[in-house]
This record gives sequence, structure tokens and C-alpha cells, in this order.
Amino acid sequence: MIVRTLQEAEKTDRRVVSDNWESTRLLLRGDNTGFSFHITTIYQGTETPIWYKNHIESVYCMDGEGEVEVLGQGKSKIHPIGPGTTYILDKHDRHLLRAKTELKLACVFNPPLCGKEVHDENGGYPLEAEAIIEGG
Ligand code: 9YT
Repeated sequence: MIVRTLQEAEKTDRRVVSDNWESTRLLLRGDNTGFSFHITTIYQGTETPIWYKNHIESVYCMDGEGEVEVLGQGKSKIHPIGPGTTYILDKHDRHLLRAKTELKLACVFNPPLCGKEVHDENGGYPLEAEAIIEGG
């Protein structure tokens, strides 16, 4: 069994800070569970373009208000986000994530992230990245 606390993990390399968000990665590829699990804070008033071509992500909103705009060929759809909202990017959906207030999200990635990833120019992550866990 693996037991960790967010409070302890936030004091380590597991906490990754980017422009519009920060994320504490409680579970990573090096843990060998087949998925990674993160607690993510999206900063208030931000809009983040995201396109996870290499990953499936499941997002659960614990707190805050915002919206996700799914971008497609010619069509876009806006879904409000609040406490309890879950959205799953099962089709590698390109989207814009807007935080009206600070958003607290629980996120699962498959395949798991390695540790140090921040968004590339397309708003995604490569399959291989620097790991923070030995052997990860
Ligand atoms: C919702 C989302 O994908 N936010 C960006 C950060 C991501 N959750 C991560 O890398 O932990």
C-alpha cells in the first residue's frame, strides 16, 4: 500500500508550478500503478489551452467555478464546471479551461505522467519526461 498526504507532497518535487496552474502529483509512473493522480489548482481568471494527444485525463472539480470549452472542427461546446463536475477527455479533446474562481481539481492520467511535465506549445505532454522518482 502507498500512503501519502497532500501536505507532505506539496513540500517536494511532486509540486509542479506552471503559469496558470500548479499541480501536486501524488502518484506517478514510477509508482507502477498504471495511472497518475494529481491535485491541481487552476488560478483564478485564467484561460488554459489544453490538448493531451498522448494521454486520457479524467478531471473532478472539488471546488471553484469555471468552464471547459471543447474545440472541434468548426464546432465548440461550453460546459460549466463547479463542485462535483467531472469531465473526461476520452477522445483527446482539444479544449480551453477557464477558471472564473480558483479551481481545485482531482486529475487522473493514463498513461501516468513521469513527474516534471508542464504543457508544451500545444498544451500537452510528451510520453517521456523527466521523472522525479528513481526508475520512474
Ligand atoms: C485540468 C488540467 O489538466 N490541468 C493542468 C494540470 C494537470 N492536471 C497536471 O499536469 O497535473
